[in-house]
Amino acid sequence: MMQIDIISVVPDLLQGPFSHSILKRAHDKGLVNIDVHNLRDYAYNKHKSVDDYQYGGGSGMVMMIEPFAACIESLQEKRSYDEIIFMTPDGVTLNQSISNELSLRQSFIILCGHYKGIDQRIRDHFVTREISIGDYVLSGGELAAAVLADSVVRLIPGVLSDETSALSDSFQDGMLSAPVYTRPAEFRGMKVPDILLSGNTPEIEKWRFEQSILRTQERRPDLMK
Ligand code: 6GU
Repeated sequence: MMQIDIISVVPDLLQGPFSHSILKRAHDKGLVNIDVHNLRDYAYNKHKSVDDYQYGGGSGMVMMIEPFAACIESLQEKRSYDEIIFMTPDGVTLNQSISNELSLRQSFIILCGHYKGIDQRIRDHFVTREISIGDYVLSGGELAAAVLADSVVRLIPGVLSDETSALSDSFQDGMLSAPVYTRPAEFRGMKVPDILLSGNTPEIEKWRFEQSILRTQERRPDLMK
């Protein structure tokens, strides 16, 4: 079973995403366990601080090394981890191939930052990989951690059934998916393409492949090799 430990100062933000749908099913099937840890529980001084002013001056608080070190090391007493990932806008941009790679790991820790950033020594000493989810700024790493965990967990073998197979996902083969339709065959004059009602499986596959290429060329020419 895959073990994911997430360290955050706002653990409540991470309660929702993992208790529904596919992620919940993955947990119920015993394929993944996700534990969220409150960084403040590892604060060491009487004020329970997890952040402090930055050396050299400048606005914005920096997250301190001691609480992260204490939390990470207490987790490492129970097991060794394949990766310690720091969610940060200056990390490598997440893509499907990173998610595929991480879905083969046994265990990892995800660190969520806040404020101005975290003490560089945490990154130098503990972190094995830094990941961003795109070129925009979020208030903290939590939503990004949820995005990462979702994209990885759904790829664990056995999580998806046939009808939710990852094989036909957009991006899995470097292309966007073809459009999909369900009943009714006609709504306010808008018709489902005839080919999909034809029952001709090879022709349908061909149509989907063509649509997939057209969509990718039109919307994401950067993905076309
Ligand atoms: Cl991982 N963290 C934050 N705070 N903002 C982001 C991000 C991560 N990825 C994109 N924007």
